[in-house]
Amino acid sequence: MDKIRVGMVGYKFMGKAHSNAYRALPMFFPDSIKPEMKAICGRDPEGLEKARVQFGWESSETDWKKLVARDDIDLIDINAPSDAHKEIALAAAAAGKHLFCEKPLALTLKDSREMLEAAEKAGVKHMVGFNYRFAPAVQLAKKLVEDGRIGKVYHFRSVFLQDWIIDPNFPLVWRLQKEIAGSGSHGDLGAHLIDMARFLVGEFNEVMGMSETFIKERPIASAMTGLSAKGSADAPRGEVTVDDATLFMTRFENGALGSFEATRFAAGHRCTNSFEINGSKGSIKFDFERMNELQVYFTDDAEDVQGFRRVLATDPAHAYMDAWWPAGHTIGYEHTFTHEIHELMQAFAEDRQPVPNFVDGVKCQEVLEAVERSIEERRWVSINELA
Ligand code: SOE
Repeated sequence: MDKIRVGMVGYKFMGKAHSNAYRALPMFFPDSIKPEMKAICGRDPEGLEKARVQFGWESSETDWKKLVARDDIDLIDINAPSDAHKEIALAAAAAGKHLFCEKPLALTLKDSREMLEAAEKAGVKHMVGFNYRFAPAVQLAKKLVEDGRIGKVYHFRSVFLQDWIIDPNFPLVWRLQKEIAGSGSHGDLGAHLIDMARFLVGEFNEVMGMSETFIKERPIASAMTGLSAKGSADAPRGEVTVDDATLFMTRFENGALGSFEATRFAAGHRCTNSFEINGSKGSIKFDFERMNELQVYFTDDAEDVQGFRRVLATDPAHAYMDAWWPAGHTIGYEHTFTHEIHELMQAFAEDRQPVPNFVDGVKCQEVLEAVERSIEERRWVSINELA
């Protein structure tokens, strides 16, 4: 197998990120299976055609059902708003297509389980888009934890802070509507933190959370508007049905303690996706806004040089970096997607499931839902309760 023919649903923010990754992969990873950009799909013909030409897709479809039915497509990439994920994934799996779906996998745990079941029944490959795992500095953090360099993990402390809806006149975009997005900061940002924690520390045992919707009504907007939408103070208002901020604590199965804060109300923070891990032999700190760096501290450093050191994760010794530029030449957000697609193509080459896949999507959804139950019932919720 030397190529995978891709059909992609969605052409906005994630559509652009995925398209860029499909294009970059053969240039920087020439030994990888080549994703062929067969068809892009969206509802608005004009916007779609513009994206098709700009992103470099061969053809387009305005109906995803037609896309899924095409016999010149092997993989369906779903980056439409979250409420569309399940229906498209089930139809695509039934048509024998492999699946790549953005996070959060579905609106509910039940839906995500159905998606996993459908993919398994169809015997297709399935991947979920937790792209931050693929930053080389995060891969280094994983290696340090796995190699025991920071010893037994005691703490995982994480925040995902943004501020794009802090203006009360920012419109009611789809990400602020429960029936389309599933949840607010929790599913959009908290999902990344949960995945990162599972990747680096392990499975969750129990959770306890709190959340708030600070601005309860906003100017009504077109459902498709994105992060840079503009609202007007005199437009009619509609109800915000998701959380603006969600915080929770966890106890991991291995005994470590975790804290999580996802908010779109942290003024000055555009995309602070950050974590710290403290172990018996050291600590690790990462902040996506400085994504090429990992701060590490080892207790066995000589006494006179103890302290956090900054490792620039851009050497050939770091995951994926030998494919890019000479040591020290940094990379960015878009590269996380290229690495993600690389993993997906490797899974085809090695005939295995890619990681993270729908199992990880479901596990993340379990935690999201356990936190929601905890908030509703004002108590600790064990992940087992959702089994
Ligand atoms: C918007 O909050 C957003 O683009 C998320 O949807 C992404 O998943 C995250 O990576 C960055 O912020």
